[in-house]
Amino acid sequence: MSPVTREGSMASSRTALRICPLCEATCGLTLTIEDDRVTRARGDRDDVFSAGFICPKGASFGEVDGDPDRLTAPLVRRDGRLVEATWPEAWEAVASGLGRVPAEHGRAASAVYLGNPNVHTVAGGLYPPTVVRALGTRNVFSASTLDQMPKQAACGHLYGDALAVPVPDLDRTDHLVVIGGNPMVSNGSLATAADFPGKLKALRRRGGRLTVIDPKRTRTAELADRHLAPRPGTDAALLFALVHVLFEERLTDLGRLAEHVTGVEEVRALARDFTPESVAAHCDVPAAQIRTLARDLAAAPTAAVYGRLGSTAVRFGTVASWLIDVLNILTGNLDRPGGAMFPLPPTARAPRPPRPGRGFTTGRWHSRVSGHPEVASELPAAALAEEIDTPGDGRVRALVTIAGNPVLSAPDGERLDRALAALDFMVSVDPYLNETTRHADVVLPPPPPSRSAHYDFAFTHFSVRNNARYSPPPVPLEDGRPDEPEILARLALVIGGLGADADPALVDEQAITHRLGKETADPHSPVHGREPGELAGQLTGRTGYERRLDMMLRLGPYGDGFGADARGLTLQRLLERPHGIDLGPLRPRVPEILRTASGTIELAPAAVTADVPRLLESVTGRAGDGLVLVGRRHLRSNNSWMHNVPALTGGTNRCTLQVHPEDAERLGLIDAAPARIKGDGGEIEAPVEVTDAMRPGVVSLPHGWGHDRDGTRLTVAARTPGANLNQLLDGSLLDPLSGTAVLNGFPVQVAPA
Ligand SMILES: Nc1nc2c(c(=O)[nH]1)N[C@H]1C(S)=C(S)[C@@H](COP(=O)(O)OP(=O)(O)OC[C@H]3O[C@@H](n4cnc5c(=O)[nH]c(N)nc54)[C@H](O)[C@@H]3O)O[C@H]1N2
Ligand SMILES: Nc1nc2c(c(=O)[nH]1)N[C@H]1C(S)=C(S)[C@@H](COP(=O)(O)OP(=O)(O)OC[C@H]3O[C@@H](n4cnc5c(=O)[nH]c(N)nc54)[C@H](O)[C@@H]3O)O[C@H]1N2
Ligand code: SF4
Ligand SMILES: [Mo]
Repeated sequence: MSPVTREGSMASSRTALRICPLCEATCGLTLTIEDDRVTRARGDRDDVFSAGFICPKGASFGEVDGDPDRLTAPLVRRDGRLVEATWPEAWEAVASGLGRVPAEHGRAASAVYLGNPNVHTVAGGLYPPTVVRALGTRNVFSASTLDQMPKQAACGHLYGDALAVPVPDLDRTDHLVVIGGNPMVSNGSLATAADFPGKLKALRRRGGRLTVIDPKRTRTAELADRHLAPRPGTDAALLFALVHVLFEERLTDLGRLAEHVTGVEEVRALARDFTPESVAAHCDVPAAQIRTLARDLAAAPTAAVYGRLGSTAVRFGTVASWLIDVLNILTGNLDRPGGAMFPLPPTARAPRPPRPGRGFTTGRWHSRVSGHPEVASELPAAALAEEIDTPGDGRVRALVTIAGNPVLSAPDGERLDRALAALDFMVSVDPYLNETTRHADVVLPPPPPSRSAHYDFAFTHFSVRNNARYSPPPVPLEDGRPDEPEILARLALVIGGLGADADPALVDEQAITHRLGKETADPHSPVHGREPGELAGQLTGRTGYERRLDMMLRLGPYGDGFGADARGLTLQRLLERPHGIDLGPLRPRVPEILRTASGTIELAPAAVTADVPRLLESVTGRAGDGLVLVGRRHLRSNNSWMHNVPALTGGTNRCTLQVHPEDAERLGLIDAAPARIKGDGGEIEAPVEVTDAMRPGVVSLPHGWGHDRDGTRLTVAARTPGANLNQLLDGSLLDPLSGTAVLNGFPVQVAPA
């Protein structure tokens, strides 16, 4: 490059900070921006949380952001075809479509599906409840029932709050046990830590221990000093055996928590049946290894047991998630530094004096067709298709999807594909025309992340260090283009019948009035007794969502309480610190965090222990000897929507079936040759990848592939479509306590194609 061109491009080039929205690690990025285009992304070394860490996805932020297949204008269906339209035209189409369905079929006939990126956007953090309320439906589905709902249900029952999820205190623990998670690749999940790989290495360097429980020798397992490879789906039994050993060998010590925990004796009684010797064959883990792990956990100065997708999206997901916390509690590791702790996010309500709550109940309503209980106000994503395609009263006729691609991410995509095609009306808020949104009557595209503000409303709940960071939009919006907060606010207003011209600011002002009204009436609030209008007048922020963020921060645990603490957090303070504000290591929160009816940690919740007989039956019953399938993730991918960026495709990021050499030999499978995979829901083909990283009897396939449908605009992804693993499932296999689909450890048959 000649000096002249370099100078030329330098002239219009600038940098801006932006938190990365591409996974849960929430790294701070420094973006180079030339002519409103992001041309480079580096780790922000001054970021208080990520200190410069970046992964290949984050480094490709510019390519993800500038993907030419991203929609720049709304699409509206005319004469059966999706065509570009103006925003006013799109809103008219939404108003007439969504107005028509309740009028004809009632409010129960509408449904909403919320996908994963809602936890990665400001809009998704603030507006979906308003959209759901406007729809007035109980048909709420989300990616949670394909993911972490078992953990939320378990925590709901234990602590009385489904959002009270402890995270491993990564920086201080002496022994980390990872069950069914691969943070070396996923960069961590339900444990927000930038540079998870670095933190694992630091743990080893300070003499700490890493145990990994995973049927595959993953990259995380390779780093561990102990790897147990159980048969998939058997973790709950394995965990119960660990609990058994703690009781049998008198290794329990609840420490400070003892006075806050009830139900210990019930757990002791339940654990009696699960001796290491009785589960060893079922789990295929020697009893001696189980005993050693239990002793090590009890002996470690501090330890944290942490489970992720291989412990949740499984047959006994809620029971396994519960037992993970039971282990942390019985070893005295819950809520203490180095153990599993509860983060305190800056936008949470400022802590109040401890008091019993209402507790957590499920099944307040049920799904229409299969009668699945509601869990945390949601119905199973796996049941969405049947709610649409099964005739009868209350059948879903209209659907709103926000940031989701359930045709690829949920079981039996073919059925959902057909169901979506038969809806009366569907609107999708999504930047892509993909396998799901191609069925919409209106697609409303949000701007790319470079033109969106960022605050992690969700992930500050799971951060291993408390922090507050805010990125204003690095690049201004194009004229006439709404940001996603405006799209969702307007959507709520249009659904609510206020028409396409109603002012979206109404939604934010209503939220502010409501919250300030509640706070000023609460004797324990820092603003008790003050005038809501006076407080609203003090809010700063250029937009409705900024005013809401300002309000939440000021009412939060670190906030200025609208003047009560002059040095407290406000949006203004946060804006003055573009690399973020570190709020320190995690601190104990029991009993303040508890919301159970008893005001204690209810260690043996009846709703969870009710599933123990089924678990016992699975242990004593004959183990199936067929192959089972598990999922995996790739460093340069993210679920279904990052296969369209050339920088992130190719190489090892392919949809291959990983098979152990013994299985390959037995089944006549040849490396790189196609295999036919059959499950209860259908058949697919994928090339074989023989690897001894798999345990025999288990095969692995990534999800989010199958980009071979017509009518999408995913030019790059369509060239190497891969196969949709979820076609192997028929949607009937669920963890009954959480309604979460069993995506790991389900039976398949494999043969050469
Ligand atoms: N077999 C199997 N299935 C799985 C899994 C598995 O391990 N195995 N994993 C499950 C898990 S953990 C999850 S979280 C789900 C994910 O399930 P989904 O959330 O349904 O699927 P994603 O592939 O994440 O789709 C995200 C959608 O959001 C859109 N999008 C991207 N950015 C934005 C944005 O800023 N705004 C808006 N409005 N939209 C945006 C994308 O274009 C895409 O359409 O998949 C689940 N499915
Ligand atoms: N690079 C990248 N990062 C991501 C994503 C991505 O697609 N790509 N997706 C994001 C999302 S939405 C999520 S939810 C997280 C998920 O984050 P993780 O859960 O850390 O990621 P997975 O690779 O799904 O890890 C699940 C592990 O469970 C193992 N497993 C399967 N069945 C069982 C079982 O029965 N028992 C045990 N013990 N283990 C089992 C699998 O072999 C696998 O290694 O990652 C997030 N981060
Ligand atoms: S680890 Fe996650 S948040 Fe960090 S740069 Fe990579 S994709 Fe972005
Ligand atoms: Mo997820």
